[in-house]
Amino acid sequence: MQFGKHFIDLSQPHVMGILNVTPDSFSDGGKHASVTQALEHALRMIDEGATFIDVGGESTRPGAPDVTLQEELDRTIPVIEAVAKNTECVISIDTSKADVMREAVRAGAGLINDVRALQEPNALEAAAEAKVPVCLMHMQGQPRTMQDNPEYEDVVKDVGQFLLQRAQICEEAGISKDAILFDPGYGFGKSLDHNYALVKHLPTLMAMGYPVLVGMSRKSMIGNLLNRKVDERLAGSISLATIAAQMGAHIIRVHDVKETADAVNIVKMLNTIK
Ligand code: 8Y4
Repeated sequence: MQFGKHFIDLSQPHVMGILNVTPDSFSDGGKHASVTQALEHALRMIDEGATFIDVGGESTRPGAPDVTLQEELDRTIPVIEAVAKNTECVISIDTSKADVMREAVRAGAGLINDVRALQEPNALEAAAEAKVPVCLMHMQGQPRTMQDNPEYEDVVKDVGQFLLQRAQICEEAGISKDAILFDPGYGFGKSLDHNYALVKHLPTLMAMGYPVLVGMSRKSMIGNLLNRKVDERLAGSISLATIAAQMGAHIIRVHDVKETADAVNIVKMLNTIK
């Protein structure tokens, strides 16, 4: 699959490292210091085995404040420019805003990662004009309230239907079918049982013919099942990454790149054995 100037072979699983550029992620030594720290974190994740770096300037955690356009641009664009200049990774821009998509791709991003699946104003047009792939994620409700009482008749069917419908709308807007990825959106308007049903039935989603990205790293689906605080979820995160990779997921979005890359490399070894 082509991600801007980079071609990535998705016949084997890849690791995407999470690079948060919200103010709480960095010491307050000013703009230069925060960009330098973000670049260092990206360089470390690439050294540890990340193919993709997902740059996000908006917190979608329940209760997080809304971020203005200027704030999101100020946080993400200098970091994308620095990572693009100094590395050969694929930069993913985690945003729902059309103007951030345009500026990020101009700065060197090769993938648009939108948890709102291009439903915000002008996002479809911006993504189509950007000519880079888009990851369409499923979410029920809005970040502020999505975990209040998530309900589905059939979560696997609903998520699949939503993603296929968004893919069709993307294709009608001029986005190439071979530039679309699917993501079930773990933790976004889903109960524990909904999340694990979407793990068990990942093959159903993959059978729809689009590459699949999954993000389960450190999420509540691990914490609530195992009674683990956020900083105690590494074993659960690696377990789920391994299961997803073994089931054929193409991109695994994680905080802990080194440990996940080890797990993915074991899956890749097994994929070479007759
Ligand atoms: C601890 C740390 C607990 C982080 C929860 C979290 C996804 C995503 C997010 C995902 C795609 C998060 C931007 C939520 N999750 N993009 N983004 N797929 N494509 N929470 O699952 O990491 S943010």
